[in-house]
Amino acid sequence: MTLAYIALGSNLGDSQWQVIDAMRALARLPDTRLLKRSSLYRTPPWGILEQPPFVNAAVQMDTALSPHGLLDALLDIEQRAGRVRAERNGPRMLDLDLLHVDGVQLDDARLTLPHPRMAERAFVLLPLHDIAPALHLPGQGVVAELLARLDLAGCEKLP
Ligand code: A4P
Ligand code: MG
Repeated sequence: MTLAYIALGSNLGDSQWQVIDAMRALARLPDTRLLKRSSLYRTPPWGILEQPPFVNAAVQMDTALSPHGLLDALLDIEQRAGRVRAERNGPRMLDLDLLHVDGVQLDDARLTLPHPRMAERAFVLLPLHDIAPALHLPGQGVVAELLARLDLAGCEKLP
């Protein structure tokens, strides 16, 4: 079994429900246990600014799935949530990104690990910090240190 970290995001539909329902779907994956879940955060849109705020969260899982097997499972959960692939960084019902898999560094046509665009994103690091502050992301740094460099303006923890 291997530890894997996943980011969840939504800014269309009932985003809190989408994120919580996706956590349930992750917990039901075969050969997988959901170990930790972060709080939910409301975060200002990053990238394309003219879109609704996001709800973001992160989870830690223990899994026997391969990184590519896990990616397929994430894409399947996104699809079932009605995700329509449109513009990059644009609005979505549900976005699941594989952030890091313990001991794995890879970069192929389908998958880059650790996820390359984490270090500048408060909406990823803030929830990840809830569940893994001391996690070292190869090539990027330690979660708590990366988060300390970011502007958290507009990010709020949801009750
Ligand atoms: N892919 C490669 N590596 C990975 C990985 N580690 N995890 C490939 C997941 N996928 C990976 O993904 C495109 C392809 O990337 C996948 O098919 C997979 O083979 P996608 O989800 O369709 O692309 P995307 O998400 O539209 O693009 P991008 O640039 O990854 O967007 P992000 O990074 O997901 O950003 N603002 C706030 N506040 N909160 C957000 O959650 N999200 C986005 C989207 C923009 N602004 C946001 C938020
Ligand atoms: Mg994605």
